[in-house]
Amino acid sequence: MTLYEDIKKAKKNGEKKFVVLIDPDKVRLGKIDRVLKLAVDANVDYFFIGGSLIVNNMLDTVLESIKKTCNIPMILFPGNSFQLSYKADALLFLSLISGRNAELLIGKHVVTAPFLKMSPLEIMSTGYMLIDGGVPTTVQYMSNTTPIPSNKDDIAMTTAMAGELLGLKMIYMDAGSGAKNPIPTSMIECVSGATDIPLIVGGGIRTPEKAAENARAGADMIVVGNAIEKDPELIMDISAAIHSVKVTV
Ligand code: 1GP
Repeated sequence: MTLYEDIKKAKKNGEKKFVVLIDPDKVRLGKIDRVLKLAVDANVDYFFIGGSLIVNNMLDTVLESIKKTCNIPMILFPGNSFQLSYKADALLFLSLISGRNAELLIGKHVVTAPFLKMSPLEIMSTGYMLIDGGVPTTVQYMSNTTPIPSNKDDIAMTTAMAGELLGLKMIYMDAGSGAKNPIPTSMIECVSGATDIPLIVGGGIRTPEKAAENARAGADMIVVGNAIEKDPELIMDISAAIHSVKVTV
């Protein structure tokens, strides 16, 4: 079964997935061992590997050290076209559909397509939607786009609907790493109610309660990065909270 089939199956059964985001730039090799051990013990479903700006050349090293330790699938979440590696299992092929920057809607994709077509990576086309999280984030600055205001549920909903109709396989709503305010529950409910493809939600999630609330509101995959970098022990409680949610579909 491909990873995408697994994600779709979970969605169909009302089960939720927990994703830990690892930014190769912020990884301290001493600390990652602890994160990996906790991730295995807590049944973390996937790792997203990426960051909006990678300064150090640590991507392959991080992928290798994860692979040596566990079987949790590694999905690249690339901040730019340089963040590609055959050592991962899959790649979120992101189109920044909340923005109007043609390079990030289709331009970079044209440049990387021949490489990806030949690669063994599972390619998951994903509509990426930035939602205002109360502070300017690196990804907003780097992408030169305006995020969707957090009180505009209708814009988020219609953007996600358009992404689905264009044939994208998943929607990723992101308040950006380290967002002050995570995405409001009402927006998650609105988007998930209007689309049938798996919905990923992340940015500024710091507590098991908010993670579970997002899952109940319709997020199929919940992504946490910053909070875990600060306190890896949170993995256990957040994972238990997300996996305890099962919705009737
Ligand atoms: C960012 O959604 C991810 O792209 C995770 O955000 O680091 O704030 O958890 P945090």
